[in-house]
Amino acid sequence: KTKKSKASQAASTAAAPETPKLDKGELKAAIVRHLHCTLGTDENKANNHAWWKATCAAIQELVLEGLRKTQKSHYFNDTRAVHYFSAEFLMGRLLSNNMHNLNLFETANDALTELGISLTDVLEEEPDMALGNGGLGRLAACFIDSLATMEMPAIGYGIHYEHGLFRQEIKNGAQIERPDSWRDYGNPWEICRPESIQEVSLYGYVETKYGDNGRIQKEWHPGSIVKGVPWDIPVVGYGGKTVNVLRLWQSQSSGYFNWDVFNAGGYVDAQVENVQAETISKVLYPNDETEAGKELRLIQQYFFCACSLKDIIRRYKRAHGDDWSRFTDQVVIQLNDTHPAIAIPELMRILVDRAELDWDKAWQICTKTFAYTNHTLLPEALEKWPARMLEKILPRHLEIIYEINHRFMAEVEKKWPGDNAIKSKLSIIEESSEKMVRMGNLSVIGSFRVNGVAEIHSMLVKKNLFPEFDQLWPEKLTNVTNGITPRRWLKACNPALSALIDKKIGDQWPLNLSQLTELAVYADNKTFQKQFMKVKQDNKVALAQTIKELTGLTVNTDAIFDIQIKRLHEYKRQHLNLLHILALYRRLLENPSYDMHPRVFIFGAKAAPGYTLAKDIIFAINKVAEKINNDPRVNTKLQVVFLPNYRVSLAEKMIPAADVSEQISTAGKEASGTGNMKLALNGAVTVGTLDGANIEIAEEVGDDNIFIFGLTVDEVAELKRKGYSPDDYYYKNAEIKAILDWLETDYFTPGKPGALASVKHSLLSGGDPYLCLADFDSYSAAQEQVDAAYRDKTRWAKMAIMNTAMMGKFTSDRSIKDYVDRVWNLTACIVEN
Ligand code: Z57
Repeated sequence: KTKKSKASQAASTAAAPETPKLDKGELKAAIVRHLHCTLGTDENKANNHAWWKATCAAIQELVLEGLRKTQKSHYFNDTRAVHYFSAEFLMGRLLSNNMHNLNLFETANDALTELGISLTDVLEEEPDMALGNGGLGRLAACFIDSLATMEMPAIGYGIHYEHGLFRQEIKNGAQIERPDSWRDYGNPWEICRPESIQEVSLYGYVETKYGDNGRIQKEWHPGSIVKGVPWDIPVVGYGGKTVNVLRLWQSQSSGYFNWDVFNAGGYVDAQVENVQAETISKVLYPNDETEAGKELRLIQQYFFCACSLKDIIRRYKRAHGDDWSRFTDQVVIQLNDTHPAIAIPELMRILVDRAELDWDKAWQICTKTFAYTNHTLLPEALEKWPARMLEKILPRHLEIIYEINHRFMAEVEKKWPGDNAIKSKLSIIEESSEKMVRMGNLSVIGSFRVNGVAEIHSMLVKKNLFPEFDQLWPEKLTNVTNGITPRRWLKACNPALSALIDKKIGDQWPLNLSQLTELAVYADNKTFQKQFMKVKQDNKVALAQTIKELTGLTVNTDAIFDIQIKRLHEYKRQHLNLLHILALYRRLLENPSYDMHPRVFIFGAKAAPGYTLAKDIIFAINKVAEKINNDPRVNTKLQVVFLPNYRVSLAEKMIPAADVSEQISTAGKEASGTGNMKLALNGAVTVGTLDGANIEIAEEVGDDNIFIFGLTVDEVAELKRKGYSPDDYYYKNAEIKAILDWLETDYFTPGKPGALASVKHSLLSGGDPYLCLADFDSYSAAQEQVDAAYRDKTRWAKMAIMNTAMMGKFTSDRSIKDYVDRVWNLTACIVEN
């Protein structure tokens, strides 16, 4: 049944990393020099934080040399480039990554060791750069890594948030949010570029004028102007040749609109305006896949798009002057979801109002510039802005959106004469009691290509979300399956497995991940199985140490490490996992000799601060964990861990230690998933639904090496059509009933009955929108198969090896190659060393 994909043969254009640019002695000297001259300390006084900064500074010297060469090369070749617009870049830590990509990791390790310093400890000093929520932001980070590795001219554009995603603490089982302050003690990677500051207008009104030629001209008189200050983060490709940049905009008061207030003695009021301007880039909105509809969020989006477009146009004009005819040869802009969709009317405004191009010419340029990636079908995540809000903040943009829509409606009328139902569905404007602007429709209409992020998701985008757009423009909608960078997600995070792989198949797999298939011939080899599982065991021991440090709990490292790590969402069904844990607990209490291999269930998840049920599920997991872990009747077989503050750097410690990967979303709801790829790449076996990229993972690894359960997309639709009633399962399935009723007692929250009741009630009578109860039995049966498979050590080792061996398709290099070939039409620019 296993189907091999053509895509898995993607090869990188980049060459192997060369010998390091520095030897150990030179690196030592550079680190010590920075300790002295950059940090003003010395070897005796320096703490790990100072050593970290000095090491970063030493590495940054080489990074910046690569950056200069890259920029020179791109400039002289006048390259076409992709501009990746994203409100989120979830970069994690950069030092280890940059050292690996420069092939300096070993050298640095040796250099620091000779200085009496532990590189591992130094790396731990770096705060995560958490300028994103989850999958979408981390995808952007993997993509810019691959773009640099494949030597593609590319720039990431985003927001320089002062506070990234909140830090999660767990107090008495509940999530508490604390501010993230990633730059508090300075960030050694970012470079401020005051010479490239841009100004952005907001508010005000539009004046209609008649130009000399009798043409109607529109002029936007803004009510305020803010400055955008660019901070560049170098993005080092593997091999270290191309160094691209991630350019993040920080908002700053321009002062311009303060002068009247100021002169009128309003010194204090002027300061208030400064604060308002600086608020724009203060904080990342912590909602993943829910739109809060906040004015500040819209301003954030416009702010970074407007800055970025000005930056792009400035660079274009430097080479091509006022001749717009080559713009679309040089510039392609990828919209990471609809968050930057306001860039479409902004480019139209620049072309029509400022450059004075005809509407049609401008629209032609626009629709050759933008491409849009859709990341979800969930209705609550599809962005809509009140027309009134847009009118207030961006009056001219609303007019332009109406004009785009007016012309588009004429096209719709041609294709479906007289069909008003289709018109109201495709219109950018939703004519509800409060008029809304649909950013998804605007993005499809304003782009030349629209992609989903896994085969099934893209199919559903075509069939369910945008079917009429697909009929109107049959070439526009396409798929690009997501990927992950194997540099961070195998080479750097799992050095022991990487060394073992190097020994077997050589060290080129980070650039050509499909080479991992060469491991498949060793899947039955006893010696290799032993080596592979020894690495896994050591990684589990290391994670157990981290668990001990973070929670105080000692876990059994002979147990199955069963991991679910992702944002907390009902559709991801962490509560289905919890129900199964409760089932095992009951079975063990009822039958102390219940036959199961010991298992440690490990969770990591942040809930959006306003998402009550998600927080209730975190609370329930923690309360159940507390009870089980302290129950001597079961805790030799069953343990539950919730690791606080899940983030990129914690993922890097958890993923290498996973035996089982939980990918249990309701079919049709998880667009792709990328954690699924990271876990499988590190030899975890997936328990998963036929959803998102799980389907493609199953195709690659084969049915014997994955545990698939649950309703399919079609079966979900059928059940919903017939009318799903969770109560049927509750009354017919004694185990389900017992578990849910248990949650309502005070068993897990002594003296506080009902403290976990919201989880139960969310799953009953008109609830359970994501069909946990419908999938429970199938999930439980799959878990029994996992248990049986794990107990057959040879079988499990083979499965684990096959998972690593067959993940080649999911390198983000392949995703980028797909974008390059089918969307961006880019060519690599070789940067000489
Ligand atoms: C986000 O992380 C994703 C989708 C969204 O609409 C928003 Br907003 C945030 C995720 C999807 O849920 C994942 O399935 C997908 O793998 C990821 O985006 C990257 O495409």
